[in-house]
Amino acid sequence: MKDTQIAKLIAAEAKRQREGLELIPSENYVSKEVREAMSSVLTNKYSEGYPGKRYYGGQVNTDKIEQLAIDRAKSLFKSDHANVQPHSGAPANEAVYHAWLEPGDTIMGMELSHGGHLTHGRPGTISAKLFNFVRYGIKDIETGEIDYDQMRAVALKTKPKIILAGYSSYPRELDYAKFAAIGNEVGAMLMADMAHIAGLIAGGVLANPFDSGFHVMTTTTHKTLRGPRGAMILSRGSVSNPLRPVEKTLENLPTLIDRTVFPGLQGGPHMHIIAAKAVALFEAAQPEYKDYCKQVLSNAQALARGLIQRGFKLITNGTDNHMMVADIQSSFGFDGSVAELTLDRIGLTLNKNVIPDDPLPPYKPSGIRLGTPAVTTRGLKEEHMDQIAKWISLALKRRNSETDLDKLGKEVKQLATQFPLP
Ligand code: DSN
Repeated sequence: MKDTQIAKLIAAEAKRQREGLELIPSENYVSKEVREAMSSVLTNKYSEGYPGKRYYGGQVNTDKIEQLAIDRAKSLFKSDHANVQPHSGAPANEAVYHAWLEPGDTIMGMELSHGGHLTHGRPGTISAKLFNFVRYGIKDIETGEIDYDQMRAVALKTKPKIILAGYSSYPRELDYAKFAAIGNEVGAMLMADMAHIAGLIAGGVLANPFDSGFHVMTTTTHKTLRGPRGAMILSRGSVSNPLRPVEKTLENLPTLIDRTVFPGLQGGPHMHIIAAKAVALFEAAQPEYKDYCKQVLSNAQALARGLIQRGFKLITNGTDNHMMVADIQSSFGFDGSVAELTLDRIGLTLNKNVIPDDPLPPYKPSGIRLGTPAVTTRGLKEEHMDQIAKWISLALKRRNSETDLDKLGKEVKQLATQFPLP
């Protein structure tokens, strides 16, 4: 690369990734094939529209590529329709809200500090300015069970037009059938934001919301699904010409969503990323991907066990999925941002995170969030999770000793470099 400044920084980032261990539960390492598709000549092409209905010439290959991505997504997630064009998770969620709602309409989502995502109506976001968000939350912090009675009572009172299941920091499974029963009672459209767990659904180790009657599922493609940065919207219903207006009915959701993504919200799709999504979906349909997903869960159980045994207080006392949230403030007397920086120092990357009803602010919250998708891709197993828990515990206890942190950093590097990046 002639641009030596960028070349050096990319090389430095590759070294950081190689020599450290990635515990941010929303990150992963893509295959060489996914990276090849992303850096292909497809980045040169404009393809506004959808396969067979484009506004530019030269679509002989791009139409086939996008159709393959669509067909693979539908088959993997058991949906009637897939829109593979959203550039990321936030515009995917935004597109669904705008496809179904009018400004001022109500959406019911998870309490943000209990695990809901920023795009589920954090004050200050575009969606929170346009729509009215009401909340459900966890009933019992010990088990993580959602308060379905409270959810039903609020739904009956506020009549949300969308009930949104999904989270970015909640370590348990949701009871989608209970969501569906409440949604059907109030006539809401049922939407699941599965960004964190889409890969685990595709791999068959977590439940698919469509099996419980959900209408729409959004997901990013770069977390457990192990594809390029981007997103998809999957839906039930029937498909007609996305460029013609249709009536707002559940049956028409695919068309409403397509029209909202393009031309409603985005212009040209990123065809190199769509090709990489197709490759990731192909990989996720292979038998070895199921083994990967089982190992992600098993590693998460081992990491949770290792942390609990060393005195960590995990929110909901464990995990059913790939992630966990630990209350650092109550165990160590300092906040999650201090833990994040200390662990970064020894090559363990994770993120500070709020805990339910956190008395501290999001930039210096009480907790940390960690997970196993990336380390599992590298080939680490249960015994390594116990070692990681040990390092986390030692580093936080000895955080003021540069000598001890140096020693722990060397140990992390020694293990990490035995497990090359894909
Ligand atoms: N930023 C993602 C996460 O880390 O969970 C969600 O968009």
